[in-house]
Amino acid sequence: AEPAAAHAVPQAGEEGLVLMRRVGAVDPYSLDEYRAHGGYAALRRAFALGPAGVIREVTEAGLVGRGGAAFPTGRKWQATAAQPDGPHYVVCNADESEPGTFKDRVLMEGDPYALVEAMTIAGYAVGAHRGYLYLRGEYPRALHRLEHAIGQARARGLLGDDVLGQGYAFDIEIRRGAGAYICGEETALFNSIEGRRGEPRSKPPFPVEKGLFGKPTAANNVETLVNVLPILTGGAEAFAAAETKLFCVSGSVERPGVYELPFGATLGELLGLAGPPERLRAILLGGAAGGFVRPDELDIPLTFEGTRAAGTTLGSGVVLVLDDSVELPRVLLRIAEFFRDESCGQCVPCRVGTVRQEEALRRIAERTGAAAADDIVLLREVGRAMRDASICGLGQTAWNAVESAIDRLGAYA
Ligand code: L3W
Ligand code: SF4
Repeated sequence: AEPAAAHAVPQAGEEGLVLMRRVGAVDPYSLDEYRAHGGYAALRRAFALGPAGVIREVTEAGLVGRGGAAFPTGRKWQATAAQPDGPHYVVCNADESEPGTFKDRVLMEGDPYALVEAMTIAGYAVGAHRGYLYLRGEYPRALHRLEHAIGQARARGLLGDDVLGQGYAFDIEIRRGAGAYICGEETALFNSIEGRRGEPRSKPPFPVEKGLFGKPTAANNVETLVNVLPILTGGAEAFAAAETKLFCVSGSVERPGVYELPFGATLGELLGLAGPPERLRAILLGGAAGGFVRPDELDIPLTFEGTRAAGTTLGSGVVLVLDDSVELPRVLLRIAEFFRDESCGQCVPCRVGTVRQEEALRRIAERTGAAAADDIVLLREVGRAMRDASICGLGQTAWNAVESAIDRLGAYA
């Protein structure tokens, strides 16, 4: 078997890892090794607790979504389970496409059975018999390993008509994305699975009520789902006391990769592990939709609240490190190009705004980084319109990084 992507996991094999404890330590093609390392204990506990008990445990653990929006998972599952008219669905959002995000890839490649088990538990909790795993199309290795894991689980009675002999039927179908960032937005993702254009729907109604095929759907990110395993095996209280988060560290560091740290660790501690550059210019937290922090802000706690208080977001765990050789105007132009390219074009503020934003940033970059006052006024106006009037998160956040670079880093000054 191919080895797990250990180069992307500098901590591989270290004590204290929770989500990545099997990554690099087990053969991702071996169900026996997965079971020998604690696999399927969580599903057994789930059957012992019953669906309501699982939801209670996940709620008490305080788990929130790891895709960036931090919505409480227990509430999402409860609301899905409470809908009277099925069929109910679970969807795993594995369309990991936020620039600088690669944590779900490491989990899926290194520990694919964990996601299969976690989706089964989610299905059981919300009363679904079918799960869809929507996988980023550019992840062929993850696809291969997940397909293999699903096949083995079926062959061994861990998926199918009678999971673990408990009379519960559940199966998983993989759907591959075709390269569009917007299909990671949950309702665009549903449209994509249904064979429609990958365009976001208006919310509400939320997916818990009308999701995939218009039916009650619990849609969760890969990392969110994998957290359910330690919640069930160790209990909600122990989980909450030692909760961890995955961070994707890239850019000017000595050891880029995915790191797992307890909530509350600081940005400085994370950079210490990754090997910071000598002349640090800035750190982009939260990805293209996030914001920059300065070298004098390394004591920011890496929590949802801590990053929000610092004017940015934890997002999906992006920590993009820039040293002072980087041309900031070029970085910002690249981000703007990305949003213009990935806008689905459905609503005017985003379709037009992302073009205007890119044009202004290109003018500035071509003037070797100096901005005319007019450009900044225009950027702010366009940015406000996109934030206030776009249908989905793409348009609403397309100006975040540029705004924070202007206001916090003094870009273009
Ligand atoms: C029931 C309600 N459900 C909200 C559900 C909603 C969704 C979740 C969050 O993502 C993030 C952003 C960026 N009853 C509900 C409810 N929900 N109210 O909770 O919802 P929402 O609308 O706050 O956010 P969202 O649109 O799902 C926005 C991040 O996404 N982002 C990119 C992320 C990229 C990755 C990746 O590549 N892996 O994660 C871009 O904006 O951080 O915070 O399920 O249905 N009353
Ligand atoms: Fe499409 Fe942008 Fe509107 Fe989202 S905000 S629906 S990506 S046009």
